[in-house]
Parts: sequence; structure tokens; C-alpha cells
Amino acid sequence: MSVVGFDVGNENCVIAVVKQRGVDVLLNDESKRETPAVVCFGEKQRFLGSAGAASAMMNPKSTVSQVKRLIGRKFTEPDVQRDLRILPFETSEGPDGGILIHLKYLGVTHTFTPVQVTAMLFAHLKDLIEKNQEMPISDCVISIPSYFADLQRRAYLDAATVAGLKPLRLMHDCTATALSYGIYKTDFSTSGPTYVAFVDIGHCDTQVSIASFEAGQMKILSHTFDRSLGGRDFDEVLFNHFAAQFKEQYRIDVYSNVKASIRLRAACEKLKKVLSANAEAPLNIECLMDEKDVKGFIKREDFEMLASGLLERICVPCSEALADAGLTADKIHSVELVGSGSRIPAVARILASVFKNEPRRTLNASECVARGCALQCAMLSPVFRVREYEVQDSIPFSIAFLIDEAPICPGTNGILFPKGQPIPSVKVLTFRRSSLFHLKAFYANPTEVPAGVSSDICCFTIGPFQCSHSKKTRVKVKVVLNLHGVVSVESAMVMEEHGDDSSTRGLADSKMDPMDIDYVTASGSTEAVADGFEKSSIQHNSSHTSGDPERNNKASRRLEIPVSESMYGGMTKAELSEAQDKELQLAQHDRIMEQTKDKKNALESYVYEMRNKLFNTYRSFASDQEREGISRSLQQTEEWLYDDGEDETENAYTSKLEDLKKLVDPIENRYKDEEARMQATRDLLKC
Ligand code: ATP
Ligand code: K
Ligand code: MG
Repeated sequence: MSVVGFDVGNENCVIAVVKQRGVDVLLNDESKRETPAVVCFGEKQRFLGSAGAASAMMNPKSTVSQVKRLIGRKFTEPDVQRDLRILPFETSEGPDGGILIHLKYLGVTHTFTPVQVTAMLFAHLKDLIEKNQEMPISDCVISIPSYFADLQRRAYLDAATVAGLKPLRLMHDCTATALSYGIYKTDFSTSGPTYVAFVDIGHCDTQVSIASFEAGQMKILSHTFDRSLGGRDFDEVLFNHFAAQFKEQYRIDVYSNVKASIRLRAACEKLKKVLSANAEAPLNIECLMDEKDVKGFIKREDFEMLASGLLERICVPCSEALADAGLTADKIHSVELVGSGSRIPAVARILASVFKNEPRRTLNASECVARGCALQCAMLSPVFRVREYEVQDSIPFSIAFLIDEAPICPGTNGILFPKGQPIPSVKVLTFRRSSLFHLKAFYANPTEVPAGVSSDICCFTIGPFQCSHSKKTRVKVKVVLNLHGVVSVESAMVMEEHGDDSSTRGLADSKMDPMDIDYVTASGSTEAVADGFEKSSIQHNSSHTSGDPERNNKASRRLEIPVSESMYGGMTKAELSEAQDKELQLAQHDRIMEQTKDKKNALESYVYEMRNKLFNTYRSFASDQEREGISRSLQQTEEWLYDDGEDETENAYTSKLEDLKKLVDPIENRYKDEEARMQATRDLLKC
């Protein structure tokens, strides 16, 4: 069993695998440590990862990138609309308000959801590991941004399911980074916690977390973010600058041309990287549009000027992270800078001014997230033994509940899991009810969640249940914030009481106080780690749902009652299994196309190899007649390959190869026999 961590970014994916001696980053099919997060629908097959990036320019409208921006989001969100404007593929609003991606593939228009495209990426990464490890995998830990809303988390889990993966945890990017920072460090001060700020600047976003470290444990104090501030935005600054310049200088409007936009954007990204190491950089693109070659040039200081607005925005989540953690900058022991977007030198400068502390790059900036996920996976997996280490993460958004439209605890706006609540957590609520009721989960504070994110999370229907004498009865509901940061009602139970107690209390409670929190168990990872994650209270509490017989005979009887959930968007079971079938079909088609390509190549090289051997190595083993016959067949096959056989089936290539082999094999055998004879003679002489 392999233990795996995935960091699927907007630009790059990294796979980390735990080996006996440590964590390794897996090389992809191009021997690179990072795999582009690109899915390209080519003429005959899909190209995923690096192959996808390589084919992107040839199929701009059927290449999907930055799908992580779109997963679990609503089409009409202003942020989504802004992203879609720079992405070249076609989209529309789905029936659930989500996003649908339309593209031409194999002659027809196909429609995919972002979940399906994400699943394609997951499946590709899974494939890479399975080829490398030579065994199937499913258990994994996948990183997500801390600002992912419930629906996005569920969408990620669905995508993993479609790809045949089983995430043991969705882990916040910075938490994974903090884990890979803390677990190997043994020199933390013993006189109190050490506070470290992690700043991750990726392609599309910036995330900041402050963690507190003590020997053997790590606790996240705050998660803050700017969801729309990443390397890509710096590219865009350069893009707009040069687009305007070229309009003036060359009279071309890059915005009006999809291919030219893609090429200029890619050139600007390269330029930005060059500027990270050089004081100035040129930009040259041949035949950008209207058959015009363009030339540009920029100094680092001019780039920094153009990007000054972006650079200042980086300070915002940093200050918020300090405030949320209840710390001032001087309490921060160090600032760790990760994510490749942070390689712009000005970023470090601006961070130094916020934290009054020169940021460091102790960690591998592009690999630490995946490495942390792999470590977490090892800790959660029964297969590995990992050093005892406590990871306590938290959610960045307050989650509240309504019971039949009224807040569950009137004084607190119904907040059950406040911002900063440890993940995972379990709370057991007791209500007095006489019939079926609804619990609605929502984000309590619109200013905490990113703009445009709906506050609705999920609606749970508890019941129906029978209530004796139509009096109110106690209903216990177990609400869980699980390891993925997803809320759910795990179970509900009617507590049938005997005697007068129930009726009097029922009356007293009615209307005035529809609910009381019977007992609250917040299980952070303290408990979970102590017992091993396998027995985290989520699972261990679920064991009582069947109700133990001894208790049933006492004063109150527990009866489990049904719970159903209705999402605001997301996939049904049927849609999920349909997507699984579709993915299998697409993958099967790709496999066939790959095999066909291999068989065609094999035939082609056989033709060349044999033609060469026929007139060299095998020359004296074939008669003139044989040689002529074979030569003719080779020639015919070659012509066929360039003509009718250009685009044939796997079988057609295989049978052509077999036909040729039938002709060549007798000669090859004569040669081999002779070789063996000579070897035997040589061996004899040596003795
Ligand atoms: P996200 O975290 O947003 O999902 P990601 O994890 O894929 O995205 P990273 O791989 O961390 O993103 O960073 C990619 C970004 O880093 C790109 O915008 C890329 O242009 C930028 N980048 C890479 N190298 C450099 C460099 N040397 N200088 C400046 N920027 C760079
Ligand atoms: K990444
Ligand atoms: Mg990232």
C-alpha cells in the first residue's frame, strides 16, 4: 500500500510518496517534479498533465486549465466571470447554478463539469504513481485552499471518487506546509510556543497561516487569504502593459485574438520569471498576429511599479493573520515563504516590512504542500508508523445552524462552529420536538467568506419519527465537522423517556427555548492523535448509533431516526456513478489510442531495422529471391504507413507486423543458429 500526498494547484501538481526512509517527490513521465494542471482534448485522444500543456497551443479552445478556480463555484459569481474571461474554453451555467465546460472532441461537442475535469487530473496523477510504484493506490491526502467553502470541498471529494481515489483527508495548503516544517524540527524553545507565519503565493491565490509549534505538536492559529492574488495577476499586469504598447507600436489588438492572447500571456509569465533573477528582460514573439513580429523590453523596477497595487495587497491577509492569531509582528519567530509565485523578489521585501522580519525559504517552496500531505497520509494510514505528532487545524469560517428557520442558540446567531474551531469537531445537540424538522447549516458571517460565496451550506431533514402521546420528545443530533472540513449531521436519535419528566419539560421548553446543547464534545486532534487518527471521535462515536441493548431497557430508550441532506448544488449518487463510467470510457479510449500509437511505431521501426539488417547482418543468410521479396514487402508496408495506414486500428498494425515477421523470421533464425554454433565453437576452443 502506498501512502500519497497530492498538491493539485492551478498551475502545477506535485505528488509526494512516503517511503520507508522519508518522503519522495515522484517524477512524472517527463522526469519533472511538477506536472502542469492541464487537460487537453486533442484530435484523437486526451492529453493530461505535461502532455496536455504541450498540446495546449494546438487546441486552445479544448484545453482546460485552472479548473481549481471553477470547481464547486457558481457560474454567476463575479469572480468566476472574471476568471472565465481569460480562459479560452467555452462555458455556460448548469442547472444547479454551477459551471459547465463545452468543448469539441472526436467530432462532437462534449460537456463536462469542473468536477469531471478535476477527476481527469486526479486520475492522471494516480496513473503516474501506479506506473511508478507498480501497484494500485487509493488512500491519499489532497491539499485544498483554506478558503474552500463546503460545496468546493464536497466537489473535490466527488472528483477524487470519480478518479478512484479515497482521500483520508482534505488538508489546508498551509497546514500541510506547517506539518512538513514542524515534524522534522527538534529545536523549538521549551519556554513556550514558537509562532511561525507561512505565506503561500501560488498561481491564483495568496494564503497566510500562523501556526504555533511546541515539541511534538503544531496548532494553526489563523488562516487568511486573498483568493484572487497570485502569480497569474503579475502576468496580467505585464500582459496589459505590452498589449497596450503593441497596440500603439504595431497596431495590433491582442485582446481580439485568442491565440495571440495565449502566446503573449505565456511570454509574460516567462518574462516575469526572468525578472526574478535579472534586473531587466526582453520580450520577443515572432508572428504574434497579423504576421507581425513584436519586441518589447522591461526593467525590474518598472515591473514593480506596474505591480505595486498587487504587492500592497499581499500585506492585507498578513495583517489579518496576525490579528486573528491575537499576535503582534514581534511575536513571530520566523516567516516562511512558499509557493512559486513568491519568487518575485519584491514579495520578500514587502513581507519583511509587514512582519519586521526577513522572510525565509527553509522549505522547498514548490514541494512542501505535497510533502505535508504525504506525511499526514502516513499518519492516518494504518500501514505506516510515524513519529507521534499532533496536528491541530481549524476552519476559517463560522458555521451556524437554523432549526426550522430559527437560530439554534438564540444568543449566538446559531453559531455552532465558530471561526477557529478545530478540525475535526463533533457536537451533540438536544432538541425537543414532536415531529420531523429541518436543520440548516450556513456561514454565519458573510465578511469571513470570500465575496460571492453563498452562505447556504446544506439542509438536513431529521425524521420522520413517532412521538408517543403527541408530546415533544428529546431528539439528539450529532453534528460533525469532519477531517475534510465538511459539515454533516451524522446521526439523530429519539430519546424516549418514561414517566412525567418528559411531558413537563416538553411544555416548559416549548417555543421559549427550542433547543439546548446537551453536551458538547469538541474533538480537536488532541484526542484524535492520542488514540491514533483511526479512532478519531468521528468514527468512534458513530458506534453507538445502533444503540446498545443495555441502555434500551433503562429510563430512556434510544431510537435512531433517519437523516437526509439536501445540498445547494453538488452531485447526486446517480450523477457520480455516471461520471465514473464516463471517465472510465474516456480513459479506455486514451489507452487504446496510446497502444495504437505504440503498435504503429513498432511497425515503422521494424521496417527500418529489417531493411538495414537484410543488407548487412542477415545478408548471407537469405537468397537473392528472399531478399527481394522481403524488400518489396517492407517497401509496400512503408508506403501503406504513409497512405491508407496512416490512421488505422491497433489490430491492423499488429497483423501487418506479423505478416512481415513471417517472412523475416526464417532468415533471422538461420542467423541465430549460426551465431549459436559459432559461440559453441569459441567456448570449446577456450577450454
Ligand atoms: P495555486 O496555489 O494558486 O493553486 P500552484 O500551486 O499551481 O497554484 P505554484 O506552482 O506555487 O502555483 O506557483 C505558480 C506561479 O509561480 C506561477 O504564476 C508562476 O509563473 C510563478 N513562478 C514560478 N517561478 C517563478 C519565478 N522564478 N519568479 C516569479 N514567479 C514564478
Ligand atoms: K502546486
Ligand atoms: Mg499552490
